[in-house]
This record gives sequence, C-alpha cells and structure tokens, in this order.
Amino acid sequence: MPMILRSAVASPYSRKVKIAAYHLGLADKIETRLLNSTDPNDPIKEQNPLGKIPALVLETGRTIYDSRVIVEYLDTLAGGGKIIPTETDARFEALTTAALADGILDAAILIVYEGRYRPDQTPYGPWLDFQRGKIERALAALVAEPTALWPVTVGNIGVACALGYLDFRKQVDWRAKYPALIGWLDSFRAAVPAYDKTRPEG
Ligand SMILES: N[C@@H](CCC(=O)N[C@@H](CS)C(=O)NCC(=O)O)C(=O)O
Repeated sequence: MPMILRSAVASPYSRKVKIAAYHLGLADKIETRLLNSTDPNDPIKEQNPLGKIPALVLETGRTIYDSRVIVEYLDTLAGGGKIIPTETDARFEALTTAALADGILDAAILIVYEGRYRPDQTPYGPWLDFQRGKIERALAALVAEPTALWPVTVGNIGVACALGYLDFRKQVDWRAKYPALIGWLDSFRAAVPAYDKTRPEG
C-alpha cells in the first residue's frame, strides 16, 4: 500500500515534499490525493487537526505533518543524511535556510489569504506591507549570502519553492528586484528536474 500525500497542485509546502520524494527516489511509493477544500467531508481535518496540507498518511495509517516533518521522514526512509546533512555546520545551515524559505512562504500565503478570506473587504495595506517586508528582507539575505546549490538539501529545495510560489502568485516581483536570484533558480532547475515536474501550472 503506498503512502498517501494529501496536497494541492498550487501548495508550495506540498511542492517541497514532492521534490524531496522525487529526489530521494521515493516518488513511486507515494500516491497524491488532492485536497477538496470545498468538501466539508474531506478527511483532512481527521488526518491533520490543523486542516492543513501537506499531510502524509503512512502505510500504518498514522499521519504525519507538517512539510518539515514529512521531508525529514522521507530523508530518514532514504537512509538519512541525504537532504538533511548530518555534519553539524552543514545541517544547521541547511535547516536555517529551510526556515527562512518557509518564512517567505508563510508571509506569502498570508498575503494570498488576506484577499481570499476577506473577499468583501479591501485588503489591509499595512498588513500586506508588513508581510512583504519579511519576504523582501529574506530575498535580500539570499542575495547577500547565496544558498549553496549542491548538495540538494532542504535549504535549496525550500528556497526554490519559495521563489516558485512568488512567481505563481506574484506577491513580490522578485525577478525585477533581486535579479541575482534568477540565475540561482535556473541552476537549481537544471540540477533538480523535479522542480519543473512539480510546477503548479502543470
Ligand atoms: N507549516 C505548514 C504550513 C502548511 C500550510 O499552511 N498549508 C496551506 C496550503 S499551502 C494550508 O493548508 N492552508 C489551509 C489552512 O491554513 O487552513 C507546513 O510546512 O506544512
């Protein structure tokens, strides 16, 4: 029985998991089951009380979340130390970069939700600016100290997914403001074919 990944096509956190699974050679052990957010009976709330994706239903029936934990689980299944380095400096550098990338996603998704969950109101500008400030500072930090492209880790996977999500939802025009990251992402795409395979546009 395969593991089941509850996810959505456009979910950037799910994309991290999918790239990790491809990269670790585990993609064929995972079946994707898309969230139906309009169906109140979708089992996601039983699988993850937070109601969030991604969530990975294991062969035992137990479900693990969130994306960070799932990626660590997949790394462990693959033998460990593959995309989460074991050497202390490399490990905490990769994990910190992954946290920065997740922080970009967290801010970016709040910007999307500001419009989506308050459709009858004008989005609150200062809140959007507050979130954009986080994204801009994080992108500036990634330009000042470029993330290593090799080996493939949770750090560079996270950064690539964060840039991809900004491309998709356009919260910040990062290509115009931080052009140094364009070459970085192109190099990542060339090295990690799973990135293009998991594009939200299909
Ligand atoms: N920290 C979580 C964040 C997951 C997350 O926010 N997922 C979004 C979709 S991309 C979601 O499920 N949103 C619905 C909600 O917040 O209820 C992770 O890394 O998996």
